[in-house]
Amino acid sequence: MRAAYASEDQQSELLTQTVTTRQAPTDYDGDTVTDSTDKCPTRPEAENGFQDTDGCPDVVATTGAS
Ligand SMILES: [Ca+2]
Ligand SMILES: [Ca+2]
Repeated sequence: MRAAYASEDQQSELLTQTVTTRQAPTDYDGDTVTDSTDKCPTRPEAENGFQDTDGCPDVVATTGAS
């Protein structure tokens, strides 16, 4: 039953490879912008309708002028 043992080894390798691959898209600050595209990976995005996808908290200037 050498074939069975070989199959188990292959399954273990596949499991390891899968885990490694699934860890790729990490999001350190949890703002849903992954670290690979997050310009500020340690600071969460401030969702305020202004550059919400760059990963950096933004302050929208509110001048009050009309
Ligand atoms: Ca992030
Ligand atoms: Ca932003």
